[in-house]
Amino acid sequence: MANYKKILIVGLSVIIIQAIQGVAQASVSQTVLMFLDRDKDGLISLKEATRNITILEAFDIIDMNEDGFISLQELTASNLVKE
Ligand SMILES: [Ca+2]
Ligand SMILES: [Ca+2]
Repeated sequence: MANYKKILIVGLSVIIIQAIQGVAQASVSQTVLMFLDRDKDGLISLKEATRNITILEAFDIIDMNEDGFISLQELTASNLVKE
């Protein structure tokens, strides 16, 4: 019974750490988006992306639905933004 509790606590710790890392990753993407999103529509247009060469060069790859804008979801999914 004691061992079972230990495993449960270790398992929970891993989940919490993963959750924190997930939030950190999302917030970095959010910061980049906020920095580049000049007209505050929540999306990075090609024009707005010209302020960041990394985003600009990978624009077509990041823009997965090819609507000409990068959303927070696309930015996070691209894994281009590192901590
Ligand atoms: Ca924008
Ligand atoms: Ca898009």
